[in-house]
Amino acid sequence: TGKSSLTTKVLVGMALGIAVGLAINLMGMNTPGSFVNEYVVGGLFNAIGSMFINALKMLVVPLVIFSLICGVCGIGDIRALGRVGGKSFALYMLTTAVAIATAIIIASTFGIGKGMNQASDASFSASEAPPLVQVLIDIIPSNPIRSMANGDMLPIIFFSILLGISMLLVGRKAKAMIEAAEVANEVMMKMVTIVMSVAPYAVFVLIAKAVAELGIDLLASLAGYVAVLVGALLVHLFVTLMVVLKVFSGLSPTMFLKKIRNVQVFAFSTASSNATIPVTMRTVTERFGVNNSVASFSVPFGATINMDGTAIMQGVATVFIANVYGVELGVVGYLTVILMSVLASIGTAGVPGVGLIMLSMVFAQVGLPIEGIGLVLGVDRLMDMIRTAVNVSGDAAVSCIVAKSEGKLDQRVFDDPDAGTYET
Ligand code: DAS
Repeated sequence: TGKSSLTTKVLVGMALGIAVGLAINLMGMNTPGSFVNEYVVGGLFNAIGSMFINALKMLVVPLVIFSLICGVCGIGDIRALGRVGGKSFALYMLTTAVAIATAIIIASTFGIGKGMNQASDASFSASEAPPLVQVLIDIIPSNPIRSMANGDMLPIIFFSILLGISMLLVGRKAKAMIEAAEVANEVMMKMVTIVMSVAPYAVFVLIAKAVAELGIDLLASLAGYVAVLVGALLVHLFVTLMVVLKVFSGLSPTMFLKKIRNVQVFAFSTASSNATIPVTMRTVTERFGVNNSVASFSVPFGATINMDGTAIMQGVATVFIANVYGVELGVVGYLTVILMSVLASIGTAGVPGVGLIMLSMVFAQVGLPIEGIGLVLGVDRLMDMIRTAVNVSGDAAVSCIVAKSEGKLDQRVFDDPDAGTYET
């Protein structure tokens, strides 16, 4: 097998998934109660896809804990740790704010939703997102085991960093524990490799299922919203993020885009930044040459607080719904939307569909009708897949920038198109 064969196979899996899904969809075979619906899409595809997502999620918590402990012990200096944290946070917030501003500008320019009929039988009931103070309080886990059991990233990150720092401070006596963490980290990486070996098949079923279930007629009726949203996402990915990468780090955007594809496909198939953490982490360290001392922190942190794609959805959806309902938001309204989206992204995890919860927070704040969200609900799964791919690209780009600025990026690895593969 060739060097990048796994990536190629995953891409082939994706292409076949789209083709098979489309065929099922267009031939109308996925009707409720039909054989295909019961046993293929809802049966086989669903089972295999869910098993794979479970396997990825299974890796996330131990992987993050061990690699963070190693990361902290690897940096060895608490001030450097603070710098990595500060820079990552600032860049994550900056890119998210720029993302949503771009989205609002593009959506307003096209005036999407103007003159559209607001009559919709879809309904949407908002679920609560936690207030910011609670988010801050919850960063410190009262019970770290419970946080691990729930997969709550921020408290897990907090606990692991503190554990790593304590191990450093204890010094010589903790040597065995540090070494054990290093071995455990390597073992977890091997587990990632094993799980990844079935990735091409899993990606195939996940995508075939998503495409087979896609409401193509809905897509057509929301063409304006979808086109502007996808356009804004592409602008952010190919222009904004790449300019930020080039300006802040001098790294090659072409190389970045080429090697990030694998991560994007995973984010696209799972619609979850969190489930993609194992893939993002390995790509960032092994293919981009980011030292684990940076990546172990910036990747899980980004998966939780950095959601550029989601923010873009908020911006486009806000303009769209405001136009449909004929509400004038004005400059203050839009600035509120930007602020709310950025803050909301901190407190919400990177799991499927969380963007809609954030959207309801934003709408409540600026006084847009929450039930308006029902209008975009039908296409949200597909949009979720695309925006999650943008979210993880942002996580990886910021990780590279921070690593580069800290002298923790191996330029040779970054420049080598074949560096790092998932081959066992
Ligand atoms: N799917 C998300 C993510 O994991 C967030 C969202 O719903 O937009 O990044």
